[in-house]
Amino acid sequence: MKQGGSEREKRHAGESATQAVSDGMVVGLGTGSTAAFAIEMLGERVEAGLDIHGIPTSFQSRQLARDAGIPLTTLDVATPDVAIDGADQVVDDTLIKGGGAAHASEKIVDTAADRLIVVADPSKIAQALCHPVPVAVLPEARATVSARVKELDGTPELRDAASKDGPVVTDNGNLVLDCEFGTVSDPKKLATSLSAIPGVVEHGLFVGCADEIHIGTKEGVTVET
Ligand code: ABF
Repeated sequence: MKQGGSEREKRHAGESATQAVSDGMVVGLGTGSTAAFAIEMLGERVEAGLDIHGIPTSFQSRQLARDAGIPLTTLDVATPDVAIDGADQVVDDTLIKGGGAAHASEKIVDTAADRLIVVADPSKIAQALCHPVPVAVLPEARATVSARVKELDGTPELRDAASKDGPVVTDNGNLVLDCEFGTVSDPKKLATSLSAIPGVVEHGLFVGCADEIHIGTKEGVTVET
């Protein structure tokens, strides 16, 4: 599976998505290097007078938004008009997310939004869902969830932090199991099965969630609806 687009492609996708944002909007701010370009661009527009509020999906996006000068709000008091978020794999309107271990908050914000715009480089677009599915789990449920994933014919692997000894810990204090299922032919069924496992906080299957995909290319952008 080819992964990893160029900065130029990601920038084109991020910048294109921000064109959907106008005065008075509440914007879900996604996580990852492609969404970061959108946050940067929104910051420039805020500096130029755009009146918006952002709802971040992670510590990373909160920090980027603060650095960019975007006023923030929360789901307690506002509903996003639009969310702009990245993905690890895109097949039509279904996504696999969670490479940044932020998919629980991303799913809350993205599905609360009236419109989800996915920003991606061409390497993320696939014919079939075959990326491992990240599953955030309560730390005490690591072994029991792993056993249930195996019963679903998956191969779970605890995500390790590259920079230090020990596992990746999410912003919410959970662990991540990257679960290899081969080609996922029925994502809705798998999503339902994963959600039903005790100890699963959230999985990275976003079934039928995307309203638009902005695919950045070297020359510009292609929008799929
Ligand atoms: C988040 O960041 C994730 O859900 C997805 O895993 C990842 C995409 O990052 P990038 O744009 O850097 O490839 O949106």
